[in-house]
Amino acid sequence: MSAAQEETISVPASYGQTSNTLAQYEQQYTRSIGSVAGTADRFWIEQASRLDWEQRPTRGDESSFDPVEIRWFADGVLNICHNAVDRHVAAGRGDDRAIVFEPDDPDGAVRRLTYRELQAEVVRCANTLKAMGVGRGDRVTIYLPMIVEGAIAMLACARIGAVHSVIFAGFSADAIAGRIADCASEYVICADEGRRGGRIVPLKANIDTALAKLAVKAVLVVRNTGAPVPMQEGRDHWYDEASRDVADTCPCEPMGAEDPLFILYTSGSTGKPKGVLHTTGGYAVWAETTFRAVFDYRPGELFWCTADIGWVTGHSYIVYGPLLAGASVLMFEGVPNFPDHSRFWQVIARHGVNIFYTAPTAIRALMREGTSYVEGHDLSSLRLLGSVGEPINPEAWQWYHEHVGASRIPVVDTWWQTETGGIMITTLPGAHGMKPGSAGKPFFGVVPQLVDNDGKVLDGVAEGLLCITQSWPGQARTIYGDHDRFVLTYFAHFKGKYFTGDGCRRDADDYYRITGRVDDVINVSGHRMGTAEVESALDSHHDVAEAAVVGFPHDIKGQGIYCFVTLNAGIEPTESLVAELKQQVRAQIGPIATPDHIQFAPALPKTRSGKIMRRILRKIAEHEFDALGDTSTLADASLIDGLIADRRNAG
Ligand code: 6R9
Repeated sequence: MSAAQEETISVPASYGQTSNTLAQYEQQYTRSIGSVAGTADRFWIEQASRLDWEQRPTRGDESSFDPVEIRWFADGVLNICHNAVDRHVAAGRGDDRAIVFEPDDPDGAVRRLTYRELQAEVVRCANTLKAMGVGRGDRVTIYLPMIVEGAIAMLACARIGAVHSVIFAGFSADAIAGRIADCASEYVICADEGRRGGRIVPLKANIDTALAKLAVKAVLVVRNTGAPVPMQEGRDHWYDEASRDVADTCPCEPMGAEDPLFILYTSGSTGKPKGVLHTTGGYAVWAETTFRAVFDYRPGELFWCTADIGWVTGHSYIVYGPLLAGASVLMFEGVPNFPDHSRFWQVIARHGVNIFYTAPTAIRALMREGTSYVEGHDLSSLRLLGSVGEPINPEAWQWYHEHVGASRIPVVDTWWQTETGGIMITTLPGAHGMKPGSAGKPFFGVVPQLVDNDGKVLDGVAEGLLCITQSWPGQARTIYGDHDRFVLTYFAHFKGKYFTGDGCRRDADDYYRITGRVDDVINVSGHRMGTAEVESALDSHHDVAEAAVVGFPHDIKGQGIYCFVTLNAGIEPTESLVAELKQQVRAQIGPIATPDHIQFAPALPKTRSGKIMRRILRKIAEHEFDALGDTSTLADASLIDGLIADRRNAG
């Protein structure tokens, strides 16, 4: 890292009006982590008091990391939908813009919903769900494209106390089936079809395939493209028909702060995705507080987060965070490069977006196309830029800052995870200068710690494994139906600490720079992918004896998927087999998991005890042939030269 990249770039003094001067940050941070006994609970109960509670919480943090039990605001009662929607209408903000919808096709219809209109739609959806039999605690699977109904369906579930499980519309039928079965969800909301980048996604057909071997009580189908799709008598209902005659009021179910709000599946080190569970009160406070402070949101502004509601970023910063704060949010159905690479900038100019939050992979892809697509679009409405999902390389950061931000707009690089519920490490505009490539400082309530492999705490300037030592309100409570796995995944490596799975460097100014995952999770275009998931998809092919999957640096995607595959005896490696294996992975997981490279290997490097040495395979995939490290424990070291030669040939 060169000195120039470590330089701090200051933020104009006009930022941080909400509460983010450096002195305020430091004072609030100290209170928020409870350096002085009792202050943390008072701090967080104050934050919580911006929301409406049917019963105000008097208790704050009652969490423990050993044994593992996470609990916040336990005696509070509230409804998050009331807070995100009805509260604003009741306060006279019903005519404020809630959601602006920009379609995939630039010539399609823009849809605008005020908070009052959003309330009516949410009530309609909630009553329709009730009429189908959905009740408090029931799991509802939502498989929708990026249309307004996605946000409406989530809020409608929350309104009636049902637990939503949103599945990214890019996942395949197999992936859907696994997720529906895991949480025993008996209700599904989908659309006939989705649109993305000019292409059609057959959502209802995927649901039908997923449900071939699963019984659910009802499927609610949103008419989106209007395509004819088969409807199963008694099970499937068109949303427009089912919702026609429902009542126009629906009370918000009073929920305990620790009642479940949603499940969101995410990849881990093992083959089976984990159903990360978030509860109501702590998540609401975290989403609202982080949104306000990090994006320095001011009334009337338009906020755009380009994530999909199928990921946690969409949950927290398209739906809950902005709406809880009464903000106006843009929802975009499309992709950055359709119809051409200026799509993002067109949308910003068209709607006067003030705050723009996207992923490094999108920035890199657009950067590659040159600046001509950015130039000529009026981006003067922009006031703040954000990045999320993966480490942003300083070059991409600079490009974003210079060409999108006219070198004057601050960039917040926000590090967080599905499990953290919301932003954890970032600079706050107004309080902190920026360092390209560094996420920055811990948010209120977050106490990061770096440790080495043996758990020894590293102080000062250091590089190590990132842990968080005490709970924060937005923390995931468990893995649905498997608390042991929750404990084992996050709290067993280093007792009494939450282990993030990320590597991290802390510099002399106490800025944190995330270096990437240190476990068997790779980050492809900001999407988390368990290498074990891809391996099990490959292993299930009848010609495959064994597969090992690793990440490798990819210019656009951050990391690409590299597969070493050993075939069964007598099977010839062919181009068509490569295509078949790629297709197998797409079918079992989804297009985002498509392998970039498949390298056939006569055998995989293993230790004498039979463990695949992924560390070595990773180095080979990365072209780091001189850095293989200790190979003395290999059972058959002669294998390596052949693997390297084949890797060289693959380019
Ligand atoms: C919000 C989200 C989490 C993983 C996380 C880390 C990576 C996210 C980052 C970042 C560096 C950032 N990550 N934001 N790495 N800088 N600003 O992405 O959640 O899908 O659960 O992924 O993404 O590796 O552990 P999720």
